[in-house]
Amino acid sequence: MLFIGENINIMGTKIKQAMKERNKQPIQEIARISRENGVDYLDINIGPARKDGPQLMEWIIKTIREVVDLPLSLDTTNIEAIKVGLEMEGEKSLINSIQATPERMEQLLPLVKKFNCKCIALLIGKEGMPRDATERSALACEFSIRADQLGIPHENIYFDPIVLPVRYQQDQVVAAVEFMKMFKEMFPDYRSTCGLSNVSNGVPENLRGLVNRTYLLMLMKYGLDSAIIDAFDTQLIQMVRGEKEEIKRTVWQTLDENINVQELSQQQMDYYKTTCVLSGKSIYSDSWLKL
Ligand code: THG
Repeated sequence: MLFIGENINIMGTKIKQAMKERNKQPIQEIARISRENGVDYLDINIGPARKDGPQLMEWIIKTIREVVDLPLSLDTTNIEAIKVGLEMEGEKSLINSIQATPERMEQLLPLVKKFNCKCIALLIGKEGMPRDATERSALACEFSIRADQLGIPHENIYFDPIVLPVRYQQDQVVAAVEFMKMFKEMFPDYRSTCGLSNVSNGVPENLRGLVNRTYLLMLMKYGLDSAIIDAFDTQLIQMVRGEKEEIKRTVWQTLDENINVQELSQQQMDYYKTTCVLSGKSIYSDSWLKL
């Protein structure tokens, strides 16, 4: 499992401020901690960056390169900013992301070819969000056909089924899992990833980690290759790297409907209930653990 740390992100107030003032320290600190905690890539999310995208991208990459040598995931819709990142970082970069619309594919896939880098294919089409797993598959087909025409190696493409918040769109959370179940068979030599923390947006703060970890274990059962994660969630990283095998077993057995709840510890019970919510067997409510 390849981890992409999400924490250098313009949505966080401290980081937004640091980007605006060109203050290196908070960004370098996050970069260092993310590496220590074991992520493989750093996601550099500068948002749409309409005004000064290229300058901001150049400054952030230089800032990070003073302290850390992890490869970077260039997370912006500003194509000029992406180009700056590609010129500086070359083939080790990951473009995050390319929407499956004709316009975005036309603009960005040639760059993937030219720089021989990786990219995330975001399964949003010209009609907007896919409604279910089938629409996700159709978009993935369109994307792969276009990428094949340019001769882009399959293993350089990470499909992102789009993870939405369980609190507001529980059926979409189920649909992303349904897509993952089909994915390995339909697209065997391509890769997959997702923005994991989206799933717990709006969930009570103290339960976000539990929701994120449960959802990751569920998607892993169906072959998820990588995830954009909170690099400060060391429990999550350790769990995937082989600790707490009994939790993974609980989640997977729940999905297989082959579980004996009488034998579960309190912690396993929490993961069991959360798996039921994230797989659509129970309806979400903020107090799902108490039911
Ligand atoms: N797919 C792809 N790229 C993505 C996403 C995706 N990039 C952005 C996002 N989604 C993934 N990154 C984040 C980063 C932060 C949070 C969620 C997803 C988050 N942050 C906390 C919050 O908003 O409450 C804390 C913010 C802070 O203060 O630092 O939830 O889906 N390809």
